[in-house]
Amino acid sequence: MTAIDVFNGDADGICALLQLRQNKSGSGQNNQLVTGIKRDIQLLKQVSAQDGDYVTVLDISLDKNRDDLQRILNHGAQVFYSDHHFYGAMPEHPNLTTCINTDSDICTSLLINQYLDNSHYLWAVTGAFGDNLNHSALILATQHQLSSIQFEQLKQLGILINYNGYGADIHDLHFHPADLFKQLLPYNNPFNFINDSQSVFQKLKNGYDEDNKNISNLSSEYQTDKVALFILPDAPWARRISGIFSNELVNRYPDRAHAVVTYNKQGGYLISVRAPLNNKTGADDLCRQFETGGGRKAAAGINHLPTEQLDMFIKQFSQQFTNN
Ligand SMILES: [Mn+2]
Repeated sequence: MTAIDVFNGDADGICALLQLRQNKSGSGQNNQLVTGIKRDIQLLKQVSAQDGDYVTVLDISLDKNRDDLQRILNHGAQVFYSDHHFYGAMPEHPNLTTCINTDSDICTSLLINQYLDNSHYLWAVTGAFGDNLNHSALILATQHQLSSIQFEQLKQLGILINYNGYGADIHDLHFHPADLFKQLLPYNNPFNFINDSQSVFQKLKNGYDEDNKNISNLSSEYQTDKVALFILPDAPWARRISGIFSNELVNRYPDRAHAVVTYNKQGGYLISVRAPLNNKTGADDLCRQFETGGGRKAAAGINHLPTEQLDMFIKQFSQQFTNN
């Protein structure tokens, strides 16, 4: 039997898997890992599973992996699938167990926290911060009486792990998400990772601080009181910081929708869209109108927008959130 862990390379995917693999200490630590940059969500394509294999899938849209999920199930593997992205029609199969909820205040780390009955809630708080679900993270942190200092530390860690997932390809990243997961796995308590001078925490933080300095002078390309669009330069630092930059904009201007545009390898644009924090809806509807678009109600994206379609995108973006 082979056990395969398939997870999104962002904080939510990593923190969901950490909870599962720390739950039974020693078991599952040698599972095959399948992950990638945050935007690499068609991960089940890479999985070949046989009868008796066990596949865990975390934080990637079932809808975007439907055919490969069906193939894996048909080969006789057992699949546990937990996620909060759009899933469309739910496949029915005796080997499939799901833990899916697309509520905009839920992320995969929080679903796994419920599934494991709060046994590793510190990682769930971290993952929720990583997905910019600050309110949900705060509720969980309050339930467990975390101090405001602990709360800020987990927030910073969530942001840093999430930051590590952004880039056009794996070479833009400071750490391969599978390596970052392995670095984190020995720490049952995230505070020990943060405070361990031998851990990679400081390297992540330095990278983040360096990239963050570069965006302080950036101004918007298009802006109304309902929407704002920013175009970042064609550089690795810009591709890494783009997602965190979007989250910061959303938090700072909660009534406005945001689009952050970066350049992709195909010579087009990669667009990240965030619905207003105070009305977390419509980002997925907007992005799905474009061929390579998808995501959640609150946060969605387009992997490849040909440059000549940018004006059209701005028009639809503005329409979507002006009458929202
Ligand atoms: Mn997520």
